[in-house]
Amino acid sequence: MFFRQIFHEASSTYTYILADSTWRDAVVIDAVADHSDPILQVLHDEDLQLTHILETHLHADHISAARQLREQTGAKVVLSELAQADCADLTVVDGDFLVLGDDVIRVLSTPGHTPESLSFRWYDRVFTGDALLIGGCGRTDFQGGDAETLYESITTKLFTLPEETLVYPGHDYRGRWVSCVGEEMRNNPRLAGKSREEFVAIMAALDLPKPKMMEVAVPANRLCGTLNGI
Ligand SMILES: N[C@@H](CCC(=O)N[C@@H](CS)C(=O)NCC(=O)O)C(=O)O
Ligand SMILES: [Fe+2]
Repeated sequence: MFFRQIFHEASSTYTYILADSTWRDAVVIDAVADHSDPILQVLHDEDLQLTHILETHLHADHISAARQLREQTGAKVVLSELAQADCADLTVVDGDFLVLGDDVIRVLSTPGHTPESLSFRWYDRVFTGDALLIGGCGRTDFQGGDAETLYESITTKLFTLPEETLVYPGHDYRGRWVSCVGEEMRNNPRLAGKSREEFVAIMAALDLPKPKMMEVAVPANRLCGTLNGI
């Protein structure tokens, strides 16, 4: 097993590289365009072959490296069927799995932040995108977001995983890298002991500014990000 977590400062995004040490196959989750070279360097240094480029959702705050990495490696870009993005090489739905060496990555549909949001389960960990963040969750006020749907996703899809499952989020804005399901169930201020109605009220009151990159990032990411700015 090979695992690497990379932080993109400008958007507070986490990218993950997962690989099977025997077969040397790798996948990347939520690669950021600015980081395509460092990601390719890791693959080269570790002698890994990228097979799939996974997106948890269509990002609003940064441009994806998916197109660049596909050009460089021939790996397949994977998105939810609900993204309706023609650029995807492979679309997935809840319950699908992707083979990675001797093991699989399981696809969980976790809508609410956006309709096409996915989480990915691999070994003892879950990559939650912006469905569940450490001590928080993705906003639900744009891109088809819906707080009731997010509550359902978190409580039925993520909080039903074993408590020790490690939670690797799509972002963190306060320097935290990893959590676990039990910790989020007990301590996440938006969810611990909160009813669906209380959660919906919390989300409705957030009043966050729109992401700075939104107007550029969403159309670009529908095309799997841009290649060299084109
Ligand atoms: N200030 C950031 C905001 C980014 C943002 O809104 N991120 C989304 C994820 S795409 C979110 O759900 N954030 C949750 C939060 O800020 O609590 C920017 O301009 O990029
Ligand atoms: Fe997001």
